[in-house]
Amino acid sequence: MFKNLKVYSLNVSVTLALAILLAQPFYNGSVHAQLIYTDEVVEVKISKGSSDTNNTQFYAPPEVQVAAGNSIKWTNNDNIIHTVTQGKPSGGGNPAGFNSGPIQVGGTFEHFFDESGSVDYYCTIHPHMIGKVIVNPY
Ligand SMILES: [Cu+2]
Repeated sequence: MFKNLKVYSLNVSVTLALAILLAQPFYNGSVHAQLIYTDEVVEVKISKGSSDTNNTQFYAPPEVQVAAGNSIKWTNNDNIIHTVTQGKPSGGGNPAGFNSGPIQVGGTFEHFFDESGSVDYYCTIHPHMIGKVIVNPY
């Protein structure tokens, strides 16, 4: 009887050890993901009348700070379409960067920022509309 018990407990130990070994990478992965992905979404509004160069506000606020691992959501509060396009108007945009394409009236565009740094963006339809995102290390 003792002999059977010993074999049984050895099997349980081996099974547990294997389970811990196998689970380890997944465990590390989920901890990593928790550190990076948070729920914060910073809001930027596209002001009414933004197509007019004499408007007092375009992207509001024009500069925002976020910690890496957070998103920004732009909402088009104007009555015509706009874009949120990474880069500077003079540089013709950053083809590797984000680009909302046309954001419809009342529509939104969300972008996730995973690297720290300073990110310029503008509206390709109205290049006088410029904005900046400062992404701080998390
Ligand atoms: Cu625009």
